[in-house]
Amino acid sequence: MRHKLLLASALTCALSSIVQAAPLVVNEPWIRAMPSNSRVIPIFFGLENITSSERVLVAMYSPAGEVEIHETVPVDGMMKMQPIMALPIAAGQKVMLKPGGYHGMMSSFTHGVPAEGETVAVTLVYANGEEQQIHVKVIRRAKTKTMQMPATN
Ligand SMILES: [Cu+2]
Repeated sequence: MRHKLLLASALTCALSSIVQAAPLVVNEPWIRAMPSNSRVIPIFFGLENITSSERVLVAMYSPAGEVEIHETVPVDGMMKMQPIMALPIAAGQKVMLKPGGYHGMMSSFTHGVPAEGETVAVTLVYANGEEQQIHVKVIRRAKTKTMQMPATN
């Protein structure tokens, strides 16, 4: 019985040390301020892997709504975005989630579309079980021509 308890606590320690490992460096997170009737809003940030092993971003979640990881790809001459299940960041590398490229896409808002000036908590989930919470401010910025926001998603 005593052995089982020791084993259980050792396992718990191992699991919690994985989840609490060093997070990646998040640069300039921002959400584009969008009209209050928007179906989706984009989330942008740079993700720098300063660890010595690859990290794979596999999900994002937020109390403010559902979040998918999207990529932007050319389809018949138009830039379209689509969900991806994994975004790898090699050791020492930086991946930009930016207009016209990768981004987080929030929908199904819990309390409506986040307004300009609000800060939204978003948790990044990695394939190894690590999670990292970031705080993303909603700001107004000029649109870029490469990013097409669809009316529905
Ligand atoms: Cu998108």
